[in-house]
Amino acid sequence: MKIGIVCYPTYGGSGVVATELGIALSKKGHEVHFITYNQPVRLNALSNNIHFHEVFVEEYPLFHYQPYELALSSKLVAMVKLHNIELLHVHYAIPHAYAAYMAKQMLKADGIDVPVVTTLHGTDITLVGSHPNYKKAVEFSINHSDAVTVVSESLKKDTIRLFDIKKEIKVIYNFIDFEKYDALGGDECLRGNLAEEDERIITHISNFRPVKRIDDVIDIFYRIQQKMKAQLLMVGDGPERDGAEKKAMKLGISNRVKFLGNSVEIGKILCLSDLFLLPSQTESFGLAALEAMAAKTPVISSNSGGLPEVNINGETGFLSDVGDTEAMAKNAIYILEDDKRLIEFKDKAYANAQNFVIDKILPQYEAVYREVKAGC
Ligand code: GMT
Repeated sequence: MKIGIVCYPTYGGSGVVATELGIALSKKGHEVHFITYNQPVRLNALSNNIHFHEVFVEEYPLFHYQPYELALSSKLVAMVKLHNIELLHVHYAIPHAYAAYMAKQMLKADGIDVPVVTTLHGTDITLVGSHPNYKKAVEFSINHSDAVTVVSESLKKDTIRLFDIKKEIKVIYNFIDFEKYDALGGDECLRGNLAEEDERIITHISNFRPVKRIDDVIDIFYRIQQKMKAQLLMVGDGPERDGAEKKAMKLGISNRVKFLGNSVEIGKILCLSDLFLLPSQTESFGLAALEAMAAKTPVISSNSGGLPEVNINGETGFLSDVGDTEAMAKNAIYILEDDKRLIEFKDKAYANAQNFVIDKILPQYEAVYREVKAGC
C-alpha cells in the first residue's frame, strides 16, 4: 500500500512512534511517504520504500502566525496526486487531523477518495486539544477521520471523557523494535566511560516540559544518592531544563547530574542505565518507559494515565502517586540496593517489553488500513 504519514519530526514520542511505524511498514513492502516540515529525527536513512516530502511555509510579513495547516493540506493534496498515495495516517491531532480533513475534501472535489487514519497520542487530547481554543476543531477532526486509534486504554477513556466522540476508537499500543535494543549488548554499553564500578546509573529522558515534573526527578535522585553512589543522566531538552540544573546546583549534586541534551542514541544510553525515572503529571503511554524496559532498565514512575498499562507495579518497577517523591525514592533504593534484586527487575522489565514487540503491533495498524480502504 502507498501510505502518507504526517507527524512532528522532533524528539517527541508521537513523532518517534510515527517514524518507527513508517520504517517498519516500509520493511514489509509498503511505500511510505513522510510529509512534514523536517526530516523526522529518527528517520536516518531513506530507501526505495521511504520518501520524505518537506512542507515549506513561506514567511510573509502580514502573517503574525504562519499558516502551517494550509501549507500542509496543500502539500498532502499534491503528494497524494503525484505518488498515488492511497491512505493518510496522521499522528497527533493538532493540527494534523484537521489538515488531513481539508486535504481529503479537496481531493474529493477532484474525484479522489483518500481515507484518513488519525492516531491520538496524549497531550493532543489531555493538555492541548481539550483547551477551549482548540476543542471544537479537534473534536470535528476526530469525528471526521475514517479511523481513530489511541495508544492506551487510558487515552481512550480520556478522549471519550473530554470530547463528544461519534467514532469508534481503537487502542493500538506503542511498540518496540527489539532489533535495535538487542544489538546493544556488550561493547556498546561502556558503563566504564560514565560511572565507577560500584556506582548506579539512573536516567530520565523527556522533552523537559512541565508535565514531566523534572523537579521531582531531581528530588528523587537527591534522596537516592544519599543512600548509595549514583549518577543521574538527564537526556533531552526543554523549558524545565534550566530550573533543574539550578536545583541540582543548589542541592550540591551537580557533579552527579549530567545534562546530555537531545540524543538519537537513546538505546546506547538506556543499555548502561540501572533505573529509569518518569514521575510525569500525566502520560498517555510512556514510550520512554517502554524503551527503557526494552533495554532491561526497570522504571520508577507515577501511576497516572496509561503508565500502569506499561509499568507493572512490583515487577518491572514501581508506580506511585504523582508528586510522591519520597515513595518513588524509597522504591528506587529498594531495587538498586541489592544486585540480585536489580537483575530480577531488569529481567522482568525486559520480559514485559516483549508484549509490545513491533511484530504484534504492526499487523493491527495494517488491519485498520485494510478496513478503511475497503470502506472507500
Ligand atoms: O511525551 C511528550 O510530551 C511528547 C508526546 C508527543 O505527543 O510527542 O508524547 C505523547 O505521545 C507518546 C507516544 O504515543 C506517549 O508515549 C506519551 O505518553 C505522550 N505524552 C503524554 O501523554 C504527556
